[in-house]
Amino acid sequence: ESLPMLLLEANEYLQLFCQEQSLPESYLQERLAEITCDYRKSRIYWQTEQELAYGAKVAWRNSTRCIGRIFLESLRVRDLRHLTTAEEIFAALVEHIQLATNGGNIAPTISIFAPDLPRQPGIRIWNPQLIRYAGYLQPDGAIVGDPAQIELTEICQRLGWQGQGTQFDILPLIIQMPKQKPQWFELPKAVVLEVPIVHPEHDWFANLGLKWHALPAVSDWRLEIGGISYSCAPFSGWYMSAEIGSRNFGDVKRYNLLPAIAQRLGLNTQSKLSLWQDRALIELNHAVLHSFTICGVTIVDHHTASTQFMRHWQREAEAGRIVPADWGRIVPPISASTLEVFHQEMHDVCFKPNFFQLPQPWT
Ligand code: NRG
Repeated sequence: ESLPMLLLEANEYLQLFCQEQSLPESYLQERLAEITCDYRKSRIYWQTEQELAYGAKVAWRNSTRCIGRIFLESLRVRDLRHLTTAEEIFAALVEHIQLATNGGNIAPTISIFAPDLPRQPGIRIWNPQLIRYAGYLQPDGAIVGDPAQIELTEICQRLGWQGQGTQFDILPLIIQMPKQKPQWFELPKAVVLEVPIVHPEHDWFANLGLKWHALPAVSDWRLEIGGISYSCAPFSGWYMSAEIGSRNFGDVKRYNLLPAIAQRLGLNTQSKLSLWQDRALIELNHAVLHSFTICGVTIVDHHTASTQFMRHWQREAEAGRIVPADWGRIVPPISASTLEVFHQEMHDVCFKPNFFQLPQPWT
């Protein structure tokens, strides 16, 4: 007789959990009996705090895009499954930002809210990250702020939010409880640590008026452990400099700052042969690393991140595991061939527990 999918997934995870945590066979059998019983009554089961916390770490271990996985033992798991209202969840998210930011000494953290019930949508945070800058498309076609957030910004405005209209307005959080309307909440300014971007040699850099937030906190991925889905399980670590310096500031479809910087560096932007884009990128990345460091905010450069990833690869091999990895996402977007990860062949396979991308909640 074939087992329902959820019980198959539960079995598989419980086996991994018991094996890796050196729990006795009797524990496994007891839990499987309990889970089967719960399943018969409610088509779902409730995980223990240990199963949840370990599952979150293994989901990180299996995250094929993440170069920082060597730190997974340090993950702080917040079990917030008991919270039932958008207001309570908002308060817990504010606390997540504070605890994870930790005054600049960033602590990898995940907050896990109530699991999705069978045949029901789960709790959703509409923002892709807890901290994001608004993007405004102006009537003349010009864009102020982060072009990647134009659509979400318009949604916030339709819900009644009004931004200041600067390049760096922090978006409110939109939280949607199952089968309810989304609600928006303004983040208290004081909890969002930001770093003004300056350059160690070029004084004019500060005049660009750039800054970025200290905490990358991804809030639009679903955590799946043992067949249970957590649609609301935002997680945060620290930035690798190229995420900000290369992508957020450098991408043509983001802040698109390379022309302005190249010009101030006195480079010939008319000729591709001057490598003005490459040279501007390097100075921008240098500025990001310098600025975070002088502000005492944790950040990692791509060289160190690559070395750490290869050490993790080694350790996993010693434990008899492969490191599932998406080469195109692991290899940083600058100076790739100087990094060991560039020369490493990788296998992009999906193990569970894991994080899975969720569909846009408003479409
Ligand atoms: N590139 C995005 C952030 C993605 C996640 N990055 C992390 N995650 N470092 C950006 O905002 O630039 N993390 O959990 O530390």
